[in-house]
Amino acid sequence: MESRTPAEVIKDAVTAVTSDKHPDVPGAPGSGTPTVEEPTTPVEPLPPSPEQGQPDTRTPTGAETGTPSTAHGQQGPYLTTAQGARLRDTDHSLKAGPRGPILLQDHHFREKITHFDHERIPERVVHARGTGAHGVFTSYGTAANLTRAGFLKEKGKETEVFVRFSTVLGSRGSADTVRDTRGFATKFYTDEGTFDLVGNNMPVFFVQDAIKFPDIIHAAKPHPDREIPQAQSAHDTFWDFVSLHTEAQHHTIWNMSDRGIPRSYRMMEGFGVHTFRLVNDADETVLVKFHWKPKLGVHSQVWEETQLTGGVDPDFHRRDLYDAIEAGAYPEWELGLQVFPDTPDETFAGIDLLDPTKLVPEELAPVQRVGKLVLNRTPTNFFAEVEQVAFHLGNLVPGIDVTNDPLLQGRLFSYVDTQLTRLAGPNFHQIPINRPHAPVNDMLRDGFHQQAVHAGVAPYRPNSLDGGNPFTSDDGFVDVPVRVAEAPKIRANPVSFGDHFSQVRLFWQSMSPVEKEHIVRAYTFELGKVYHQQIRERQLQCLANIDPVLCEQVATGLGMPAPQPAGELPEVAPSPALSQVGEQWPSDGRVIGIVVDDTDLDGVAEIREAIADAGMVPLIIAPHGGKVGGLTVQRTFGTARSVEYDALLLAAAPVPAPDAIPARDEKAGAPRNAAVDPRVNLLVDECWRHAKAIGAWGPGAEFLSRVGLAGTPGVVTHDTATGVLAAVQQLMATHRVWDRFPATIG
Ligand code: HDD
Repeated sequence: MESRTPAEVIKDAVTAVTSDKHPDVPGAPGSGTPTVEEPTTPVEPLPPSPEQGQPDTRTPTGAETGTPSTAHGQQGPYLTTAQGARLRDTDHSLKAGPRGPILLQDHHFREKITHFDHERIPERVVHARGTGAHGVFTSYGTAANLTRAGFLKEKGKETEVFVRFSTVLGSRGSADTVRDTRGFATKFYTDEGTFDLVGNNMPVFFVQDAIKFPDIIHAAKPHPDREIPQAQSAHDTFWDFVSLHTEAQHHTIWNMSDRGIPRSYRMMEGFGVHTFRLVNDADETVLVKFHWKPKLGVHSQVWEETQLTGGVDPDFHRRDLYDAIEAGAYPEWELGLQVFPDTPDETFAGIDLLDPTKLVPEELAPVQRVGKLVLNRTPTNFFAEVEQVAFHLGNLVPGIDVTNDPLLQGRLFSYVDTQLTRLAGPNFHQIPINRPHAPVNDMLRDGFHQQAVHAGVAPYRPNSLDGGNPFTSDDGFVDVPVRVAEAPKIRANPVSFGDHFSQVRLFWQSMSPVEKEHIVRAYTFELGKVYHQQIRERQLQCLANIDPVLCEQVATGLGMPAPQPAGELPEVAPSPALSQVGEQWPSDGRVIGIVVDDTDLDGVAEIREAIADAGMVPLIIAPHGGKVGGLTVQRTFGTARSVEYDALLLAAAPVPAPDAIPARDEKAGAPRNAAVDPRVNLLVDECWRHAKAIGAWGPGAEFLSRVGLAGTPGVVTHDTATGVLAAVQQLMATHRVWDRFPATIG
């Protein structure tokens, strides 16, 4: 056998790898078929744009965390091992000959696969499905007399923030638009330390004591035997729990209301839920509840839409948030405070401020605006930022303190505890997204995944060896010395926590007729999915204790008798602020579909520009992809569904398409009107059912007549495209055309 030197063997192997001929595969290297060439010469990538830069690279000790990353992820143009050794090949494992087994010594293979095998971390036990964005909070300075927290006190002060929105029940891959509470968690990177406001889009919670949290979550999560249903409350265990544990009824009615199915994260209120205590420079205290007020108002999908969206676009809310930010339509909220005197009984207008199942109507304690949040940057890397962000209610800054709300007290334990498992050790505060933007000198040392190289020899106090460092400071965090009552140790609630129904009734009475109808339908749907009759009966009894009309309507839908209330129902003063209906809102970032066809249509280019100029998003919907009339098509009759649009404009009257496969679609259903394209008919139909504004001009108006919608509420026609847009925009200001469906409940 011819003997070759090791150098010759390496040369042959390298040639074999780099030529890699596959003559039979068209487009493969060596096949002769033209292909898009992979670049072979390393080129230093462009420097990263500012938004692609790593998040803050400071370690707690100020040590460098490495050279800046490139636009392509890490450093330099060459592929390396995790230790920085350059590699010749990452497509073939090291084998005993081309047909042989893989060798254990293939350190590159093992490193690559081992790392891959461990890419996933445990998802959050609740709020697993979420999305996040960076932004800036600007203080109005109006809270200066209430708190010493600099980020709220100083007028015009800007603080970087990261917000994570989430659903509660579903797992990480579940759909965005399910009926559920939404998380609204904000990390303020203040220069006095990080403050986390970990709230929801509903101001009340299912349970009053944190010790009940596992119970409500176990009841609401999928059944343990078959692990269904995913991300739903419409099942027996949820209704079993909430009908037995009646303090959950208030949060439950919020979930059954339109608040449970938001149109967009940009259109949700946020609530800190608990009462917090603020302390000012003069050591005076007040009790407060935090509110986020969205600039675009509070809006929801309709139920059928949420179900369609779950299939058509399960990432609907994530996409909506990122599209809006990338289009420059930055979502905005104002931070508001309801302020209450810090009295020893911790109540306001008879409402126990420590009971997280109670809200304080805004009519009794107006929300005072103290600053503005603008989300202006999407994450660079979803895992690094959205997945690894770790919130904690104990992340407090001087000037903000907690109260004895038993739910809040328990949460102070739970969040750090969960991160220890989820982020594998005690150093998760060193992960870039969790690093404070204030200097850190914490004397915490070692532990799994320690990133810092701490200098000094004396991480203890007092010391003389590190010059006595670090020192405590007089302007540090204040634990307000609230008097703790002389009381026996006891497992019990205050008596006021026993009222489980009066505020549920208040919420119901505050709804507009259409919102009440939606609530009736939601209860009827969810209880209709419950198998055990005794659970339905028990929940109907709860509804009777809320309101007889609500109870009767749901009972009728279920085909069951409506029970009588357990006692006299309380007189409650409705809180109009709880209703979503009735106000006018800006239409920034709203999406308008424009239906066109291949004919030469008047006004389309003009209206498209007018929509974009008004800060909204125009989407051209055409019979096919590519271009029509010089305009790029964004959606086709095959891909368009109502869920994506806030309003629909018709410039054309599309007729049934020829019998070509792409133009036929099962979703068009049975032919109803031979003179119109059934796919467009379906789209218009859906928009009508979903109470969306519809407008048309020219042949579009003719289409609406053919399908019998001309002249119905919220359907407008005009001679000109701009005239139609003006009328549609006016309709959109109230979000939906509710008078299309006259309400039957008063
Ligand atoms: Fe919680 C996550 C909001 C009660 C225990 N919670 C979590 C998140 C939000 C909330 C928004 C997601 C944070 C993120 O995006 O990473 N939770 C609330 C609100 C509550 C509430 C508004 C009541 C007012 N939570 C609550 C209780 C407990 C927990 C009573 C436990 C006793 N929550 C957790 C947790 C989670 C969490 C298990 C899961 C993942 C995480 O913390 O980081 O610790």
